[in-house]
Amino acid sequence: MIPSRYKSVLILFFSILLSIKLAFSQQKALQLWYDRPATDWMREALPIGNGYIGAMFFGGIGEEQIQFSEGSLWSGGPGANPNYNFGNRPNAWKYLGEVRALIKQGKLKEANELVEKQMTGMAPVKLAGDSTDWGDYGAQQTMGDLFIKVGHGSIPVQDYRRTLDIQRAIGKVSYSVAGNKYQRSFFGSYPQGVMVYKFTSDKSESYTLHFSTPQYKEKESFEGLRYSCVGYVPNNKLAFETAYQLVTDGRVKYTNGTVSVEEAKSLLIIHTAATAYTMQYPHYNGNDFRSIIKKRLDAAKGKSYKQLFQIHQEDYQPLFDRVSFQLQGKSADHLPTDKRQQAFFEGAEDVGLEQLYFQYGRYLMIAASRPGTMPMHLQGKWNNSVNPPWAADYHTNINEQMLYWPAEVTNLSECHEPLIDYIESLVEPGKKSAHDFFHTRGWIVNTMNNAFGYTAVNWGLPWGFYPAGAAWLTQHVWEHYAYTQDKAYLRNRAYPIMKEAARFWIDYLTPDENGHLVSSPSYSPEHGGISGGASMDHQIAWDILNNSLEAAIVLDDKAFADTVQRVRDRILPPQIGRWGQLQEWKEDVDDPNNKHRHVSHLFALHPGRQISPLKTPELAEAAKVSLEARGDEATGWSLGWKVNFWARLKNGDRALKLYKMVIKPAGATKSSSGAINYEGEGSGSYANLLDAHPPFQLDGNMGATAGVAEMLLQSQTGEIELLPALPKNWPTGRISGLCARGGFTVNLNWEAGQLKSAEIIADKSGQKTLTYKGKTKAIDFVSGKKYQLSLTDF
Ligand code: FUC
Repeated sequence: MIPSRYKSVLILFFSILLSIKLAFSQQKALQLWYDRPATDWMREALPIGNGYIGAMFFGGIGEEQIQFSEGSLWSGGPGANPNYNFGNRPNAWKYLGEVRALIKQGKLKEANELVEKQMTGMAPVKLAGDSTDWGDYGAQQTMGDLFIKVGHGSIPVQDYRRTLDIQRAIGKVSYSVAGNKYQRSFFGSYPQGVMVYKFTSDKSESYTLHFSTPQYKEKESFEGLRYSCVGYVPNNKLAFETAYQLVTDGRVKYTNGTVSVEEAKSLLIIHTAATAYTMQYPHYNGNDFRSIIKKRLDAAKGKSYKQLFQIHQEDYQPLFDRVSFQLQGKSADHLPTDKRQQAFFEGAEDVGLEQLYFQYGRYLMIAASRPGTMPMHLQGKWNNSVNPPWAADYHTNINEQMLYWPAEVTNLSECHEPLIDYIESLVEPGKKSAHDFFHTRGWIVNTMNNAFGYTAVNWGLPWGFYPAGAAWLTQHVWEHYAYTQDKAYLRNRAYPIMKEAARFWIDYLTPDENGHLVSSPSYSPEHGGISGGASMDHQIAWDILNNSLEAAIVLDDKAFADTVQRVRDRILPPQIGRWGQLQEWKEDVDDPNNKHRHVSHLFALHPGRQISPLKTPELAEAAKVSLEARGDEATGWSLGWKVNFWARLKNGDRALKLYKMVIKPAGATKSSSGAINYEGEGSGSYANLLDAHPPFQLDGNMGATAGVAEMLLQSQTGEIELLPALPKNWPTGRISGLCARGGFTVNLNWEAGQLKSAEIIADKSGQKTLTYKGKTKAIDFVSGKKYQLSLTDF
């Protein structure tokens, strides 16, 4: 019999043991790992970043390759063409009246031809000698690769392991040769603006470092163990510098761009890069990148690896640790991640992988989007090409928005700022485009956007005509307020952007034969012809006017509130069509066999809030009919969007099914007989868990992460809905730190499919209604106080 005095000591001992075990299993659970080097950049290399720079390391035995890109390195723009005109066509608006008349007469073909001829933007101009595909429109650019040859060369090794720990945002490679251990670590530190790579070995080793780039190298130098390369992008002469500082116990020599290190047991490389780009219309140049580089490396130079890592942890962990997610069930983190992914596709239960993929989205956002950096582009901050797919630009008819869906709800509000900065920078060029193409007030952007204010209608139809991009982007400006409740931000930054975005629609919408306001001409993204009213335009116009109304009320701007309300309420509402579908166009022409990846007419369901099962059940039902008809299979981002759609339709099982389709090995198929093929090209995720459109496109990762949050917590209807779409296959679990609009942080615990407890902290006092399985509870919150609820409260 254990004497009682020892009992409490034993309990304390075991609980410490348990929490260490839990922390270890959590840490182990939040790792990607592989038992061999990467050979394929897109499918296998592992991403690290410090917000400014996105790098991929390969873990090659004989030679390490670190490919990197700095977000502001772009070809194109004013530097690529002295007549660069932001794509604008000054007198395009003169044809608007005629186009509208043709549409009213049902002459859609003629109307479309006239738009194509007179109302699309200037195609990219390529000057002589320009080897890029995108001319003066430009493309985000790779900066190059740092190659680090290891003296032992490509030899057989033992215990090879390549890992990416997203809990601590550090990559590692380790192996041994005849009992001698070799280790490498890689991380990006935002506060210091540097990337840090460390190589250690039990016995002395030699290394050869070389920087290679497709850009123009103007000058390479090496002084005080600091390498520097100053160069420029050939197509627009955009200048940049990349430099690294060495700290080593070895002997160092430099010849012609190549650094060799002899007899070293430790080699620390502190790396950085910057460009002359500034996000300022109309020149976008003039950044003093050389002094930035010097300041960063001077500051880092005196610090030990441990200190550099400590600063990184003190920056990264408080952000990442805001949200933890645990599901009860099996986890296969004993398997290399690529094997694990296959086992998961073949039916193995692995809730650990489902947790990991959710948190991976948050890791990638912290690595790619921090205050003061460029926003994430189609590939976040990771790009190894001078001609990346779709220019690795900022597409605004789904992609750029999806990239930022997790920012607020998964408690990374700061990571939203680069997008808001970018949106703010588009207002001025966007006003010019609104004037030139439509003779309206306000500002527009269309589908494709570069780093140089290309806000014009793009140069091809139907994909290029999409002025709604501006108002949809502006939803993010509003959401940042809706979650943070930062009134100063609303007054000084958000509201001015919102008012201008709303003004475009107040001027552009015209009455149809029934007096409803419609968007004519308009195109539903990327399929179907010209229309007298694409539903997505109406839903986005409704959204920006509705958000502007709420903002005007908060800021007591009565006059503008009246205007936007009046216009909002005259917009043609969502229509239910002949087969019960939600109409994609004013005309009831939806084809039930259409499987197109864009499901634009469901914007009002997600990320909009005009349609919800709670408030508009018929429309929600029609949205379901449309979604069923569209089917599940689709491109990476479209799968990500569908996770969110089914979550908003409160169907957790279907949302989980789509989530699993995002995680599956890219292109893998299972025949009806159960035969599995891993050779195909298709959506899903690559072995490094980056999303496949295909090719690699980061939006799918973010859409999926946001989708998981949407399954567990929703707040778009004004109420806080707890576990609105909990899948049966997640019977027991917990998530903490999710955010709800209105300034709430929510921790949830559930068991056997039922809510067990909910903890809610309010940033602001006031009443709010909570909903669980249709039952509601209103609470008068006092800011800062923690509220505990359980099933019995509903
Ligand atoms: C839109 C989508 C494509 C692709 C591209 C980057 O054009 O329709 O599927 O994602 O963006």
